[in-house]
Amino acid sequence: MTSPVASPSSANAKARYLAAPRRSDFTLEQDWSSYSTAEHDRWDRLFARAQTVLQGRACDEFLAAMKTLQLSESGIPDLDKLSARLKPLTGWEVVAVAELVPDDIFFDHLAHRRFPAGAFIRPEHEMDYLQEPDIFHDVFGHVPLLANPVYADFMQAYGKGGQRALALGQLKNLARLYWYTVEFGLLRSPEGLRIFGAGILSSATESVFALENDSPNRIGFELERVMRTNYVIDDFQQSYFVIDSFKKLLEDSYRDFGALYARLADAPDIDADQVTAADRLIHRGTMDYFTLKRASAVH
Ligand code: HBI
Ligand code: FE
Repeated sequence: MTSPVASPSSANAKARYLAAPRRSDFTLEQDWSSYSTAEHDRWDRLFARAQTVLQGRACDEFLAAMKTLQLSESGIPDLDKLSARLKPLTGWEVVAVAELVPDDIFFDHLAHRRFPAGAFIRPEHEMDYLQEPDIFHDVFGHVPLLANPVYADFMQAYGKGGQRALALGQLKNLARLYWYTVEFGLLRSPEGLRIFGAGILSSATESVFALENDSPNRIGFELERVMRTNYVIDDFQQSYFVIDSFKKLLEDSYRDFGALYARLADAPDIDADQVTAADRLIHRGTMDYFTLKRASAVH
């Protein structure tokens, strides 16, 4: 009797992709039929919680794209079907990877309008927070805005900029631009501040914190300032930057980065919790959340 194929438990969700054959560009088969019912159910619970929190908090472009791309509570998306809906809109497609890929591979995918999405879904005990991008962070957080033509252009420009930054050894500064926009960016709207960063969109708790908590700074986006600002990766952000529009973000990014990198080489970093005299300050944070956390962490 052949042993029944154990439905892949979520605990080894990532393991099965790490063990799967991969191509030279680090992509692999999503193997959509291999997801267990429990994993599809986990996507649905993550999706439902995020959708509830994001009404009135996510930017309109994101909410509209969710409908256009038919992303819903119907289990983990099949990336080939999702790409078939996305590609006609902006030329972007979503490809499956096992985990973070080397920077040069990542930038090459973006430069060719391919978004690499982690194929695994977080295990039950990491529902609220996980360090690295799983399929919920990547597909729910990053993919919808790729349906917006201006944002789609920005993401490809970032990929090309990343390839150049690697060649110039300037990745640190450029990664901050990605971090404070693509991952944790806020957008000014007639109704108030709205979220577009994937790291916030895919976190129900940070979606509220980023817009409504008094602790963090909220500062008008300025390219050079952002590229000097360091960040932490394991907690809420101490500062959020606010763009006026995707069009303005794209225009701001059409700069001579060579001259910019030269200026940045002499400019000291700015700590994540700092406000500078030149900042267009929207909200000066109290930093209470971070002070309390440090106080409780110190035993
Ligand atoms: N790989 N799959 C994946 N997803 C990312 O977001 C990613 C990556 N590799 C490198 C990377 N991000 C960042 O280091 C660059 O943005 C600098
Ligand atoms: Fe991300």
